[in-house]
Amino acid sequence: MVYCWLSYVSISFEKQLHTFGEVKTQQELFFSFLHTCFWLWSEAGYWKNGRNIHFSTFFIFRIHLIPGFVDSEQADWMFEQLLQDIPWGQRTHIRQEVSFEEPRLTSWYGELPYTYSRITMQPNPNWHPLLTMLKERIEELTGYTFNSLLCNLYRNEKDSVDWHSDDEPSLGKNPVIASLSFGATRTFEMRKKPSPEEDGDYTYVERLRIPLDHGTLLIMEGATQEDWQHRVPKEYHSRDERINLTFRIIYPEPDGALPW
Ligand SMILES: O=C(O)CCC(=O)C(=O)O
Ligand SMILES: [Mn+2]
Repeated sequence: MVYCWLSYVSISFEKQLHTFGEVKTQQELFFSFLHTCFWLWSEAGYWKNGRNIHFSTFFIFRIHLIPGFVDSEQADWMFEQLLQDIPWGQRTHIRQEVSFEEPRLTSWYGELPYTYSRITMQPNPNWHPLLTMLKERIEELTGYTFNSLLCNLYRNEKDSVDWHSDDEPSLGKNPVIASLSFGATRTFEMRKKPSPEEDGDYTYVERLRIPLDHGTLLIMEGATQEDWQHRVPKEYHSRDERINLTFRIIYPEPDGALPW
């Protein structure tokens, strides 16, 4: 984790050194120095509070990692209950006229439908009492009120979710997503979207790899979805089942109008 952050900072620091390289006059040097101080202050957004880890780029990109949000004894029975009680379903995507099954099972809770990758999950207001309890515990911690939940079941190492951002219009601007994991540990990877000059090339972008284990809560907020993509890749070695609950705030979209 610290390594990811250090590499993130060192890549950004190199960018700052380029700024110094272009400086010509003393005045420019002074402003460049101020700019670098400001940058260092804003980038120094990694802090550890007990077991919890926070990354932040000055109100731009913010993620919080809370390992042990659910202690392992409770997480054990919750995992078994969710595995059994959630109505898991297999959804099919169509890309370039070819249909393929999502490499995981999913389920949706909320008063409103949710559309992503051209799949619409129908409203399902029948929250399981355990999901309501978890939602309330997360709301107490974060101060946000979530109205929907996308559940993912990764059956084994072959299940995955590909690179994406949770940036559908129905999630509003700067969506807050609280992601709670149970079962096998899987790696949550993040990559920064390239700048326009990089022309869609992800080769040199900043990256983070975060292991999400049993009972860990990850909160994404700010411009995380606008500036970064994430995925849970397939694994080469065998993995047991994993459940991931992503609590979201969905807004209605009357006549296709944006909710903000
Ligand atoms: O399983 C995870 O940790 C991530 C799931 C995810 O990105 C999503 O449902 O949008
Ligand atoms: Mn996602």
